[in-house]
Amino acid sequence: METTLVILKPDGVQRGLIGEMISRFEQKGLTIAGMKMVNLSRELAERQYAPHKGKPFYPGLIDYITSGPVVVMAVRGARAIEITRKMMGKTFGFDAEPGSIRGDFSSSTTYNLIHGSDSPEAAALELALYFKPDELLDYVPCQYKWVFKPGES
Ligand code: 3AN
Repeated sequence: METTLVILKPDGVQRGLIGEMISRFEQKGLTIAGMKMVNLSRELAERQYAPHKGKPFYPGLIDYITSGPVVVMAVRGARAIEITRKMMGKTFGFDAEPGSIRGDFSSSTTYNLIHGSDSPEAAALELALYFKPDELLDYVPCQYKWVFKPGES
């Protein structure tokens, strides 16, 4: 079982896509283990995107992610990191596959709607930026046993 950090970025919130994005994770059978709506401080945004510091797009990325409210979610399930990354689609909306979140709703290089941790190490670091341990809720939705065969998860 994995838990990953997902951020619904300011463009997703402003465009009224919060429900759509949450629905996709629910319909896929993943569990929302924690969720909150926040304005990211520049300091927190810089910690989130520390691996990209120094890249040409970094200042614009910090401006974008701090430009309005975001929804941060802890998404849980077997292979949650891999599944979430596939559901997001490729980084740039114009390049993302139809059927993915970015492929269906973004056409931009910058406004790409969603972030998801790309490794177990990144997920652990990023979850700790937004959630205290007791804010990640340990429950098993009743549908779960029909989403994963016992032993798969
Ligand atoms: P992903 O979010 O698909 O994992 P990363 O980790 O390569 O993509 O990049 C992190 C974020 O930085 C992306 N979500 C995107 O918003 C931004 N980004 C990456 N490359 C560029 C670029 N060339 N121009 C503008 N923004 C970029």
